Amino acid sequence: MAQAQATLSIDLGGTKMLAALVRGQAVLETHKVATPRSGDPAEWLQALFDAIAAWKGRYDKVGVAVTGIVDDGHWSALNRNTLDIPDRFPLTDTVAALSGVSVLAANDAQAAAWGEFSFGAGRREDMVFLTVSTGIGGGIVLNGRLLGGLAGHFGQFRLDDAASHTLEDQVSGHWIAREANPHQEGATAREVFAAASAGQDWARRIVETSARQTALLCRNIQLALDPKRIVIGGSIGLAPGYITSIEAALSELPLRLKPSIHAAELGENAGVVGIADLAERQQQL
Ligand code: BMX
Repeated sequence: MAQAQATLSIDLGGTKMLAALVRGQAVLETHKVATPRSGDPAEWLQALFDAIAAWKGRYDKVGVAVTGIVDDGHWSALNRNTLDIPDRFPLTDTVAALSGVSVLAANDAQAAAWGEFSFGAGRREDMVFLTVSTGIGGGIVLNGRLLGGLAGHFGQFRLDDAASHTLEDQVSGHWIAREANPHQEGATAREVFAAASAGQDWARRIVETSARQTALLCRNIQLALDPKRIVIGGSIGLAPGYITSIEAALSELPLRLKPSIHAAELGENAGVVGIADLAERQQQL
């Protein structure tokens, strides 16, 4: 008997684009490139499909998970610092034309939340997923249902300052790199974590400030939704010491108020696995 077709999954984030062939939770092939900083999504997607041309014929549907919001197949940024894309880019139509098969599109963190809920640290319990990376994304799964639309966009919470900054602009990878600049010019978030591990005080302070803010967010999420689990992912969220710092910041809380924090288990595949499963179920968000 011929093998079942796989799903082509594309996870297009602020930092990287990951394409994968996925069957169930198994990731059969991957292709990863840095997200371009120039051009537009039509060009990025064309280049990506050129690079994976050899996969043609092995998939019969596509799932696309993107940083930003997807409404009726149109993709827009909420925070252009995370990724600057034109308003209402026709994502579903563009990918359908490139692939020749049906397409389901959703937000990247919501897709990853579904992946972790179904196959990872969510254990199919009520959960909130938080990815701390270029921005802060989130997804909410309650009573077995993934909430779509704006739900979970915790990184977009506004702060009460003159510029009405977003929470993610004070916590995520961009912020960490910016804070590090006076201490180590041009340092990336990854280098800040390395400096913190090596005992540099300035770096430790930056990581702890970010983790404390994320801890406060988790605490507020617990009060809003009372999930069984909060699963933390993303390159910052999973960097050495970050979850430990979140837990330290929550340690004094009374038990009933304390979130149950877990590291994401699917790593960078959470989005591609999640969107493949959603595409399989034809689950419109
Ligand atoms: C931002 C927002 C979210 C996204 C999150 C994480 C944009 C372009 N993105 O909050 O939709 O889920 O960043 O994105 O407005 P990542 O690229 O850091 O994974």
